[in-house]
Amino acid sequence: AFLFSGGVTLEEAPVPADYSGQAILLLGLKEGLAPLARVLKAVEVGCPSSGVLEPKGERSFGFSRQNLKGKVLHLESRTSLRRDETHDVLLELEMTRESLLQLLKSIRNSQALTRMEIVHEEIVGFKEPWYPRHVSELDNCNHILTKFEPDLDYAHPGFNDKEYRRRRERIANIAFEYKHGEAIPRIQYTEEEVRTWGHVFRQIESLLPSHACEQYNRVFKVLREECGYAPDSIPQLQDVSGFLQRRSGFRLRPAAGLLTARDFLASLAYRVFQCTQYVRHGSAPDHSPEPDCIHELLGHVPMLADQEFAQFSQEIGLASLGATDEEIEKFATLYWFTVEFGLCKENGQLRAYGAGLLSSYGELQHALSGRPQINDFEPGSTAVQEYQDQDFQDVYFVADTVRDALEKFRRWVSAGLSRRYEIAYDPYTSSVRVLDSI
Ligand code: NLE
Ligand code: FE
Repeated sequence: AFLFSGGVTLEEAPVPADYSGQAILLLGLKEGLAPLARVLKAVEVGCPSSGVLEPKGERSFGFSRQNLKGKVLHLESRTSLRRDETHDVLLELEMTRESLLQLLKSIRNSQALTRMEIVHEEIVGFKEPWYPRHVSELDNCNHILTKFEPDLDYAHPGFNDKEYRRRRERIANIAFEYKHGEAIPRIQYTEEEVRTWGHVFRQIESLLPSHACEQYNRVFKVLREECGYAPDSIPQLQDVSGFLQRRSGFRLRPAAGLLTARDFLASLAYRVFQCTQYVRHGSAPDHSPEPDCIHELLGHVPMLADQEFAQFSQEIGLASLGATDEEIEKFATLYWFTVEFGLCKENGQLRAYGAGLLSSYGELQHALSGRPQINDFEPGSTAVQEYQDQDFQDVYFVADTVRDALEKFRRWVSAGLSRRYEIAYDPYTSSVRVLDSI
């Protein structure tokens, strides 16, 4: 990283000869975030999974997914206090000197900026990561990833659908305004949304006896009988949250979209599941790369009602509190291949317990078709398996049972966590206590 402290005008911001490959830029934008997104795209800078935008700010930010000439390590924005600017942006980049020069030039030429500062790493230095100590502090854990946004992602099926984008925006705002303890506002779903839900519901239901694990099937029946699960209406998160709380102590809170792994995992520590409330675009019902309420309701909810699965989910969350970025990445990968795409065995046959499978008619069949590679679940190797989140997975991991996954996870965590203290969850107060190691 390199230093140029103090405000510089756009023309003068230099890149020193001994540039180390990483830079932190502080930018003042005058027309929202979109022009910066366009510049990053034009210079072929990828933003894999760490772009973070402040929830109250403008969220429309898109990136090319391929990580071509560099990548955004971190991105944060907030509303600017200066009259001539809309946003302050902190951008942490990893790229060659040459690409950085090209990027700076494009930023200058875009005229979307009023000022640019380049800061030294130490100014934004590493502190022990903050994490919530009480369930109400999850109100601070709503950082959205800049991914799959219908506003700027050309490949999103809702990109050309203005009405859909407006709908998404309105529903997202419910989540941004939500505070712990409030009832989750009810949504009056449109006929088209209910049609999409009904389509997925019927398809998935037809596969359940042969594809879903026993715990899922057991709860699904109860949801149908007691919680309004039916093809002709979308269950409300508030009602489902009440159901879950009675079954396993899990509760739901609305989320505006894909959250950062750190925030998402932290909520699991408190048996809180962050749920999107919008419905996928009606043109692509059988597989959606992004979560939507169909995925939450059909994929996640039945499993979260299971005691053992709830315990497993919570323990991933507890392990993530205060973890380093590298550890968070591993926990997120582990979560991906278990909670989202996990398989287990029943009477010698493969069954799905992962939510990403149980909400996708296309992928549920694919996973058990015998075509993809199936590996044994071992936390050490599973946590470092590479994956993409655009399309069906090429590889899945199979655990003997959920119980077995939990036990293996426990052993792996207690052997390898860098955290120097224990964290204990107190269910009476919904808070965590830090137990100093001796
Ligand atoms: N692919 C899933 C679905 O279509 O419901 C969503 C996965 C979200 C991680
Ligand atoms: Fe999910």
